[in-house]
Amino acid sequence: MNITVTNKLAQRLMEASGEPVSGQQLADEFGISRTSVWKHIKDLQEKGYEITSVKKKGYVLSDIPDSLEASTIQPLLKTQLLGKTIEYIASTESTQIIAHQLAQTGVSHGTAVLAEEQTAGRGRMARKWDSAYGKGIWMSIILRPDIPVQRAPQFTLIAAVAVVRAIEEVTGLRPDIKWPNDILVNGKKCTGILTELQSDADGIQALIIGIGLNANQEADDFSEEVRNIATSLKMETGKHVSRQELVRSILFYLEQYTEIYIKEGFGVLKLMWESYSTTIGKKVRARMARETLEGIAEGITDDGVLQLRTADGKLHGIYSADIEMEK
Ligand code: BT5
Repeated sequence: MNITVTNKLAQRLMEASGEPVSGQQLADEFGISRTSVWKHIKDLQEKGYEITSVKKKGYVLSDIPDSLEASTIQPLLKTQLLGKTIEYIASTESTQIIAHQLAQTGVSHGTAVLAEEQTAGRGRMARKWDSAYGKGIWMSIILRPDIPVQRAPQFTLIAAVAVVRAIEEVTGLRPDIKWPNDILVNGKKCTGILTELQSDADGIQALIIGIGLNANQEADDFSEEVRNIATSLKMETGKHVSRQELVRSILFYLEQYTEIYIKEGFGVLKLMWESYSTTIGKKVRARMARETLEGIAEGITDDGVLQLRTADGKLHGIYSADIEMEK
């Protein structure tokens, strides 16, 4: 989606950091009339932007709405590519579906799809993902790394580290990662990651990284099925958290780590992942489609495969499973 003049205006006022910008200056910069500037300002005010008009000085932006629209995310975004195009939809079945469609139309690396609500948010194996309106981050990022298909699962791990770093930075909490895709705070799930891909004979065409992060829910906002296992950052910190800051921070770290990965490979990122993991070194039960194995989770391979040693001494490579850990 192209950023409209209204969004660009919001961006300009955000970048002014509370300093007034005159109507004439805005009119000149955007090549529009002052009346037109005023109309765009009114539009923004209706959307929840707090803009006051200071006599003889200009417009001052003092607050922005708690929304995930491009205009609220992009002005302070510190990335080169990720999130430079944001497709925002207030309500959608699943941002994964939109991202898959967009990826097929050839959109660029780093395009992000964001929604306030998903009516059919999904986890792995078609499980449901609770996505209450305005309370979380429901985001799918399209990446186009030049890597072989079997390396795709590494991106689930890389994305997990990026999300953990962002949560640490914005809230000060210290989350853990449960292999492969759960981020826990105090033992409860606050984020899930779903990596899907489009590939052909030439390899990966697009990775679609779905991130579902519970930001500002109260217990009542979760469905009964997940209420006991889920948590939100607000429930853990007691404070409303900025979804906009979190999105910017996730995109920033994901971009940094993708660069490290392309230049140096998975090694350093694997170490980072291990440092946040609660799974490694623990006795775990791995439930898979056909069997359940119990043993010690010894580590992950360079391809992100979990190494599980069972009591008979055999080492098993687990590609995908649900993990239960002993407390
Ligand atoms: C995941 O699957 O954890 C991946 C979730 C990915 C969601 C994002 S949101 C943006 C994008 N668009 C989508 O449609 N999806 C992605 P899995 O490991 O299969 O875990 C699913 C399980 O987590 C469910 O069966 C529930 O038990 C639990 N669950 C559902 N909603 C939850 C929530 N909001 N918070 C915590 N746990 C939840």
